[in-house]
Amino acid sequence: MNDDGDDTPDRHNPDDDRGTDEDRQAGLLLKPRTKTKKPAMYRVLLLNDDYTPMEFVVHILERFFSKNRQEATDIMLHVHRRGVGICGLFTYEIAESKVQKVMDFARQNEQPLQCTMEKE
Ligand code: TYC
Repeated sequence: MNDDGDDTPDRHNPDDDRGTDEDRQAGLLLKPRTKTKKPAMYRVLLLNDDYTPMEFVVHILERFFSKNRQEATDIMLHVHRRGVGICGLFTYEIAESKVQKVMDFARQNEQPLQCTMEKE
C-alpha cells in the first residue's frame, strides 16, 4: 500500500519504484529483476533388455555420462533389476544429444539398447 491509500504504483511518490504498466512496457522498471528462470531439466534413461551385454552398458555410462566404474556398474545393475534407470539430468539440448549419441553407438555395435529422455 502506498501513501495515497490505494495499491497502485504512485508516479508522484519518489519512494514508489514499482513503475506503471507503461513504464514496464517501455523497459523503464527501476527495480532490477533478480529472478532468473531455471531451465527445464530432463532425465536421460536407460532401458533394460535381455541381450545387450552388461559390460557394454557399463562402457556407455563411463563414455557418455562420465561415470566411474563403480557408479556405472551400480546404474547398470539397477536398470538390469528394475527395468529402467537414470543416467543423468540435463537441459533439453544436452539430453537430446546424449540420447542420440547412445542410440547411434548402440546401433553401430548392433545392440538393442534403448535410451530415452523425460521431463524432470
Ligand atoms: N539385462 C542385460 C543382460 O542381462 C543387461 C542390461 C543392463 C541391458 C542394462 C540393458 O540398459 C541395460 N545382459
